[in-house]
Amino acid sequence: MKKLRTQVGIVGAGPAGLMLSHLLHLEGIESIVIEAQSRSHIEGRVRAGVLEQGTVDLMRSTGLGERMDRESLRHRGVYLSFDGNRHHLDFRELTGKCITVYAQHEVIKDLVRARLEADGQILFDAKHLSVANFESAPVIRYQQDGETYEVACDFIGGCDGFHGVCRPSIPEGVLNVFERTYPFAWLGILAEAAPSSEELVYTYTDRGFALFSMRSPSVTRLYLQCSPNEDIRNWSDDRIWKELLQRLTTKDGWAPNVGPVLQKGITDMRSFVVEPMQHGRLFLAGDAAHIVPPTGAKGMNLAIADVTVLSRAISNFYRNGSEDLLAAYSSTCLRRLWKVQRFSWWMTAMLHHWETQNEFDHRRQLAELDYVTSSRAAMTSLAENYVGLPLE
Ligand code: RFL
Ligand code: PHB
Repeated sequence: MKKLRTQVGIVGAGPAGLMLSHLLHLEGIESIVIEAQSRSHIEGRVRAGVLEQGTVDLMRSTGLGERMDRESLRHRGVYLSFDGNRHHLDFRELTGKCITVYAQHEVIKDLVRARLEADGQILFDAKHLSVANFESAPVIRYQQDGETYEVACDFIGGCDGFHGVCRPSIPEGVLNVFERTYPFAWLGILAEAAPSSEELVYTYTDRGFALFSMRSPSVTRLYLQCSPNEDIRNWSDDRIWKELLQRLTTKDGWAPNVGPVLQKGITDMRSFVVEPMQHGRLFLAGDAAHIVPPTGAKGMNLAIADVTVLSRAISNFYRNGSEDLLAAYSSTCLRRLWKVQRFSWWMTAMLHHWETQNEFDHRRQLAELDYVTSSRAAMTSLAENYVGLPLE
């Protein structure tokens, strides 16, 4: 077995793991990131697209802003659409902050490049990974090219997503799980079509939710609510476009531009939290610790928020020998996280068609949408959550 040593061993090269490694490097702390997939796989994985102002500010202040500033789309708000009418919420005017559309895999590319240019270590294609001894002297073991490796470290960053191995390695009885699943999923497509709206459109209809988003001046991203056990093979491109046009077209004739479908897939919706987010010297961050339904566009931003808190705590440990911030890591993250969970659940509940709903629920949802697009107080509440709550 080959032995390696680092200060912080990080499992997973998603936004959480890579940003943690980047932030630690800026504090002079060494880390190794160990990833199951290849570099091309993680750099091509289509996922999130909306960055909160705080995520954008962090990218800029840590030297990752250049390409983002050149290629991203700045949005001052979003539209909520119901009863065939679009209503604009101007986040800039309501909160002074904006959101930025920049694909998650572009953030990943920027982070991978920054780490490799600084001689950071990202080990790709690592198989059969396990973590151990995190109550005393943590180690990460994995195999690469038929060879077994063991990385000894002071701390483990469990950044391996919802299906990773870090969370399940924590002994039974330590974690409390809070969970809710939803009786619907999202069918998402990327289409080669110029976005026909300059900002996102969240749409409630009695046929179900639909979302108009984008990736670039020539690529549109669209989602429609479907059943959770839907088989993507039953959805031809024609059927998808027909359903999207039916849900998204407004009375004034606005509709998405139609174009070739570049990619399609179905995503489950869930809310999930474990408490605490740490055990011994293993710290969970991002999707490894929590999942939000995508309706609030929060998943990647939460991952970045967690590792901002974690990197400060680890850096405080090495600088001052203090474990105070490490001990507070979980409670610091969870306080903000639960508010983000609430917001994501609320947006989801307000905008989706529930199987069990009756005419009362339909009218109540319309009233809520009417309220949220006409009361300045309600709009401001949505806006301040959407652009991102402050980090403590
Ligand atoms: P990730 O990105 O899942 O990264 C985890 C990494 O760990 C690796 N891994 C392992 N490596 C080694 N050994 C093992 N045993 C391993 N097991 C797993 C994986 O290969 C992977 O590289 O987690 P992270 O870093 O916590 O980041 C979370 C975000 O990716 C996620 O929350 C967002 O994508 C969620 N999300 C959105 N978030 C937003 O902030 N804004 C959005 O607009 C938004 N839209 C979305 C979304 C997620 C979606 N899907 C597909 C789930 C839209 C969709 C459709
Ligand atoms: C996306 O562009 O992929 C996107 C935007 C907003 C969401 C979810 C996904 O709420």
